[in-house]
Amino acid sequence: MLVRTALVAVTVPLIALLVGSAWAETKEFYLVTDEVKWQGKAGETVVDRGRGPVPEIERYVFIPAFLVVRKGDEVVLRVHVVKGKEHVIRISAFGVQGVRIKRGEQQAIRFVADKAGLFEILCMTHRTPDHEGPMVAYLHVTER
Ligand SMILES: [Cu+2]
Repeated sequence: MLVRTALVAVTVPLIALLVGSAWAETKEFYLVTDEVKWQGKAGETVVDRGRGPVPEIERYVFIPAFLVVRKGDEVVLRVHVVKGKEHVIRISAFGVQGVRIKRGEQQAIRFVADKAGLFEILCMTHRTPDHEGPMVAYLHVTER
């Protein structure tokens, strides 16, 4: 009986591990950077986040800006900088601490989405309205 219990104790987690890894996939996304701009007519203003009334607003954005993967997936973000001199990308939740990409370049950012939740993909160059930000995309990692 003890041997049988020990066998089950070893085998069940091993099968779960194998099945779990078999479900994991590589999810690849092609992102570009873009710039959104609004400029008012003479005397026209609009209220900006934290800046008050301004005659124009510029924002850097990721396209697409909302990504969905499953927990355990390997994620590959192929980021192509089309607009903006350079961007420095951080995804704190998955240890991506500052990938610098200059205009015209494409880089691949790879990591394993090993926890579920909603996470930010941030550009550290464009963090606030004063710096044409926040430039942010969202990664939704679902449970399996
Ligand atoms: Cu940026």
